[in-house]
Amino acid sequence: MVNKPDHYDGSDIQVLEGLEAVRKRPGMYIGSTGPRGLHHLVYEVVDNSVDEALAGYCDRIEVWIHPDNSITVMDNGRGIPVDKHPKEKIPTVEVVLTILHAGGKFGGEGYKVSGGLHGVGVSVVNALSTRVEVNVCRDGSEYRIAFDHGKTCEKLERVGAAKHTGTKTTFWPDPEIFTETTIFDYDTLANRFREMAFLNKGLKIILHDERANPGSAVSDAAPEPRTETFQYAGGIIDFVKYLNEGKETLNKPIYFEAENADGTVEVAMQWSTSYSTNSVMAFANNINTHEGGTHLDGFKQAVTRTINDYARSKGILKEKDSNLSGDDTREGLAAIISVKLHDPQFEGQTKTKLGNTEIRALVQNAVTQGLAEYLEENPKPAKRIIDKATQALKAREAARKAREMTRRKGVLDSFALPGKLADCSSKDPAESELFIVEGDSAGGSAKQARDRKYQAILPLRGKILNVERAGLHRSLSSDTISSLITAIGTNIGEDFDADQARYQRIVIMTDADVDGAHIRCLLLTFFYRYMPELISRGYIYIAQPPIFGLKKKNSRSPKIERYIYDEKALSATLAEYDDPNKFDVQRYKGLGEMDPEQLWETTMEPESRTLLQVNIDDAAEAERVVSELMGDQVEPRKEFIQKHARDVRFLDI
Ligand code: 0RA
Repeated sequence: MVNKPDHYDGSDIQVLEGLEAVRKRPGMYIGSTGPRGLHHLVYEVVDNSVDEALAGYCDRIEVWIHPDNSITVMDNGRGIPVDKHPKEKIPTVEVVLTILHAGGKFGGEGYKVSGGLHGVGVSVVNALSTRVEVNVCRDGSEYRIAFDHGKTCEKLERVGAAKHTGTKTTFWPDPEIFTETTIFDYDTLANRFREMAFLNKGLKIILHDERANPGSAVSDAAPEPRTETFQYAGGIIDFVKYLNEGKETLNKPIYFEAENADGTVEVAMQWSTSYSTNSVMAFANNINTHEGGTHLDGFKQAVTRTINDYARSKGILKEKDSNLSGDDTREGLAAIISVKLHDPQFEGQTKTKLGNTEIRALVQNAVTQGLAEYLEENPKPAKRIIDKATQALKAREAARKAREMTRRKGVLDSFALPGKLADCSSKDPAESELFIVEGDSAGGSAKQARDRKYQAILPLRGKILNVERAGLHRSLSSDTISSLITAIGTNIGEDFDADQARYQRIVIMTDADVDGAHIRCLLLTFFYRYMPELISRGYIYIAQPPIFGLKKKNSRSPKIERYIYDEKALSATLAEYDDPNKFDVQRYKGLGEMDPEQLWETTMEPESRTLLQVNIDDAAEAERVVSELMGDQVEPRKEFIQKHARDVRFLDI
């Protein structure tokens, strides 16, 4: 017998049709059924609790990743109402979980502002889960209701007394929907919750991972059950400090806020000696507006103008001098712009561009006033900031000259490909791959191993220049960097054109040791700084060479029975065999130790290899890790590399 509610009227039919639609086309509601969509389920539930926090009723959210791939989210808000819904005639909590779009936006006035990227509501989570359980504490009682594939299977009942109020939701994602994976990634959730805690000053978010072994394919840092608490009394001021960790800063974070009928804006900003111009992040209702929008435009205009006005009024910029460009004023700037508005309009390809025109003036005025006042009152940091921008202007002019010089000499010209490059014969970028290989000996193996029709090899000799510290001008005069740029074909800086990429797969292939990790970091920094669009287009990959090979003992044949890619897998594999002593374990210290056939079948052959695709979904984390590792300070870099020799934290498969 199917569990059917006894009250079966028009609204139930609507419920079933609604949730059926979600199951039929999940992508429409959560973007995808891959890992991103899976994690979106968690955000959807947590967003409801954050809404409760924004409304001022909740200051603590706790999240558990359970060993069976279920998630629990608990808050100390008012609790979802359990009384009979006037229109639907069932408990309100049941309405919230079963009717599409009901979300947190019903019930009286609703919330002033509301987060949630798609704002689809927790009923979508219900539709895409095999089971959902909700416990509500309010009015001195605890209630419980449960759902099976979106349908109510255990009606609301009172289960006991309760001293406090709040909502607890546990859901089990449906593996029939999330066919790729139902395993949650700790770092992905942790990064998101950290961001939410920064954006909502004082809000406490606690993340528990109860899994003994999440089995991350990326990291071999032994994962243990763990708990992390995100709470920032300084809000977005702490956010910019976090972005600037490990950097030499020029001023204390500047903070201002403003409000009008359209919404509120908060801004925190701090310059460092870094050359980065992509640490300005804009949020609307807690959503990272990766594609920018009106709030970011208003911010940029205000910063450029205010700095130029100040520099002129103090005579630092003379009448004959040209204005500092926007990029000049933002070099080394870390900033958070967080707006909260009643009716956010999200546009753009990924719906992460804010369209509300009215918010531009609010941000612009707040920043102009706040920054001008700061500069007037703090002449010393003001001078450092202006000097930095002036240097950026000079460097940009020098770099342009250097580029023109090299172009004249034909160095960055695609007709003069670097001599070390063993190019592929195909000229179709969509099917061409470039392997960037550490050292000449690995380069030699790779050249023999490759499929020369589609695969090109560029061996790099020794260490590549640290572009974070060197800056654009010096980087360009480095041999390694210029051969990289020429081989890829896109040029950089103002002349960058992603459509000119000669390969749509660019694979970093380094040894599985500390040096290899270092070179990989340097290359990633290079791409992040100068060709970020190649990352966002998904062109950048990391090869995964094995570190062990198992060979039959006493066998004359050199045949490797099995390749192993990390330490943990080695002991697991050996434990699999009844008599592990029958095998010799061979350790590959570098790619050069593998013969070309081995390198081909383990690392380069499209059919059998694993590639990690690099993404900058979490730009804050990427930027921070890169600068912490690559910036002026040596200690954090050493520590990080020692700890995570094979760990690539901001990467996804
Ligand atoms: C609408 C009204 C009220 C609470 C909520 C929604 C609410 C929803 C969620 C979802 C997760 N946690 C939540 N906490 C609260 C309360 C109305 C009232 O008590 O007057």
